Amino acid sequence: ISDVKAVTTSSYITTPIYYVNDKPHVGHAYSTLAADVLARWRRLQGRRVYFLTGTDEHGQKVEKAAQDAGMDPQAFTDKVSQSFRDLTATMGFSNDGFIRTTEERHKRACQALWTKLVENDEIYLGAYEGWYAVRDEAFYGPDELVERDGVKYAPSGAPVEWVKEPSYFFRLSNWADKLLAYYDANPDFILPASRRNEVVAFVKSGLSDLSISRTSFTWGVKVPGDDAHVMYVWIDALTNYITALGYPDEAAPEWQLWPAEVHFVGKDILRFHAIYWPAFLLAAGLPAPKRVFAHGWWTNEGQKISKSLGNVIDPVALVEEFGLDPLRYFLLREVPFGQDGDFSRSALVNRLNGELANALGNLANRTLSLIQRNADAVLPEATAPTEADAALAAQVAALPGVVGAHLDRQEFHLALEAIMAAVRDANGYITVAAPWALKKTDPARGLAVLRHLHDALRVFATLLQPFMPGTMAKLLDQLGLPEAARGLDALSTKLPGGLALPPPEPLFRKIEQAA
Ligand code: MET
Repeated sequence: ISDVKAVTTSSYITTPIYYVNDKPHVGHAYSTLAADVLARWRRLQGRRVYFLTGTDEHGQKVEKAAQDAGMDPQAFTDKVSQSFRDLTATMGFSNDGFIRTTEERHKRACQALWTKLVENDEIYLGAYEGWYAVRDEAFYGPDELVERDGVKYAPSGAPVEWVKEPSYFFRLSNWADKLLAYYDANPDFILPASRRNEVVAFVKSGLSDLSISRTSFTWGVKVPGDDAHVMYVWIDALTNYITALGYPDEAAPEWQLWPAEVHFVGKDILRFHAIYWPAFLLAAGLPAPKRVFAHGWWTNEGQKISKSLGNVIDPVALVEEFGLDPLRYFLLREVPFGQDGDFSRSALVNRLNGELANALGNLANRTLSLIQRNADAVLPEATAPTEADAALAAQVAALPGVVGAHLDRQEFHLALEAIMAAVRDANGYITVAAPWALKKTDPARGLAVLRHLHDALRVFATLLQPFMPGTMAKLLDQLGLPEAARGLDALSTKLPGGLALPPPEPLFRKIEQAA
């Protein structure tokens, strides 16, 4: 426990801002969940945290979705953006801010950044001629495309169209060497490492200047001094991360939180975050973020998820069926964070029944019921671990440090695995120590065993709070922990013996496994 100190630094943690062309699905919930868990962990460490999510509302893709819905783009984005706000409540997200790119403060920030880039001679007027995929809101070189039945597609499968129009350009070609130096100096800037290698290879192959304005539609932020142009939606979107901290007002109190600790992104938008974004920032004389973490995608029962297959996963329905905390647990437990994973009902039910209800739930219930029956419903006094208790005690004492090290690298699955390994060992300990049989034969030893189990449960519940906040609050209530003693640094203070404990209630509801 000694290696988890109260940390006084601050953390700025972000999710992508989501396009409002469609309602939220499990992929959105997954990105934001990861950010939420890290934000909650940092707060538990005592850090000052700002956790941001929001919606990306400009560009051709959103404009087209509004047209298809027969709505004015602002009314349309108001409506869809609200469904993303609602998701944060459904999923129990603890975001400190929610940003929309149609807000005035954001337009101001975009124009300020643009003006700075112009001042620094990083922008020039030219003409773009090339391929564009509206679905990806991305430009592609001819060598990146594949052709099927005479139609050209981006590597993502999005159809491309030929665009020819006047455009402002950002001098991205000047930044390849400086980006490579930044990656070199910050080896964990892009995680996981496999993704980093892809980005490095791409940058090494040479960067061309980037078209950053459009003239063929108007749903965007106007380019300062040239009303015929709106900004390319990605320079607009990326700027959200600094808008929310008050940019361009560098005296704003939130500005101190820049640079971000982590931008969580899906692997499909890594290029924008790991290449364009640091280049824009460095070109404007601002620090680049400390990390971009690219996570993978879910399949549904082994199948690629797509609207046309009709197998899009609705997080609201999952929360209703399985409960919020089991879902949150499953999403981060099942798949190594950074890799693709399969969403399967039976896997979720197995995790819920096996690890949550059986392993953790029963351990808590057995221990706390025995305290009610055999210890007069009060917490037994702490005693020094005997040889029989030493292994579990040492493992539990090391756990906060182990979990913290994993979360520093966004290894959510490894953090959970470490906690669950200790839960399994605590179950082995209770079986061997058999405190239920000790009341008659050795009552003092019986109480000591229950106290060791209580100490272990307290650590498990404290560490699991970011993953399952509601259920762990209940467990901590049952363990008699006052609100003020639920942070990481409180773990070094022992609870006094004699504390009255309430009778336990089940934490998890098992689900019938479909045949
Ligand atoms: N709107 C983009 C998406 O949903 C993310 C933008 S993050 C600055 O893919």
